[in-house]
Amino acid sequence: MEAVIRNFNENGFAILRGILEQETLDAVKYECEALVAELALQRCAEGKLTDTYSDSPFETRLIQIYENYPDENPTIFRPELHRAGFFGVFAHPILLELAGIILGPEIRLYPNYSVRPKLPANKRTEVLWHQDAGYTSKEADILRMMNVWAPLVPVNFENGCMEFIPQSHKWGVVPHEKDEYYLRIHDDYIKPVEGDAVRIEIESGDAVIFSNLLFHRGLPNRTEHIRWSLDFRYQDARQPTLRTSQGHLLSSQRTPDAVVKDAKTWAELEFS
Ligand SMILES: O=C(O)CCC(=O)C(=O)O
Repeated sequence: MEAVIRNFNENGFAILRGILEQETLDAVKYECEALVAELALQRCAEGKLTDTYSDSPFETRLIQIYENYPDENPTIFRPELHRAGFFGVFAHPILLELAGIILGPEIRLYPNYSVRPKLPANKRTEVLWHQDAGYTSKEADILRMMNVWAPLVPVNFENGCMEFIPQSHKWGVVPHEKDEYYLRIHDDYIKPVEGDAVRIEIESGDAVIFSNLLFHRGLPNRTEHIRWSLDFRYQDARQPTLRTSQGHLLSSQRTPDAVVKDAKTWAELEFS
């Protein structure tokens, strides 16, 4: 724990090897597969698909069901994540313990928890250099957050792993510009440090925690399969979210009754 917290504070991130149990991962994957199966049925009902590709692997099925309409292929799932199988990862005891040390006793799941199917050779899934705080507002450097990123497949340079600039979380919120699909850090701030980038090549079951101020990006996927991953953030719940939505409380001494305590309750709630 101590080394993890030290890395998080000093470098802006820490890799947690093998932190997610097989059961937790299976539950998440089960829900992702169910989501894809529902989309396949929906596409058939809309007359956009004749074969649901029910025997296709997790790593390709989502591409196949949008084969004739690649622009309609979803690149992120958020409201869809209120399903029982996601609770185990969002409320993972070790992640919450770390969040407790870093953020204090009041912890919310910030309202942008996501599953990303990073599609092969698709600009819509190539996330450019940014700070999460760059997407919120200039005041976002006050937000006390612990970001979590966890892959559902092994990730590497080829299929689009994350890249981080160590220690960049110490530089405050820097200017971002709008590119085609994403914001990106202004060249004046990223070019001088881009050579320091480290690749986060990790396995399913691993996770990386990082600061919401860290410069990071998701590389393009140069393979034929989908790079499935989860990303979510814990925030000190005593602070405002600086968004219209409030997220969900996962730990609290002040209002323990308001904490989401189990998978069934999680599945009954909505994205907010
Ligand atoms: O998954 C990716 O490629 C990018 C994700 C990201 O930028 C984030 O979690 O903040």
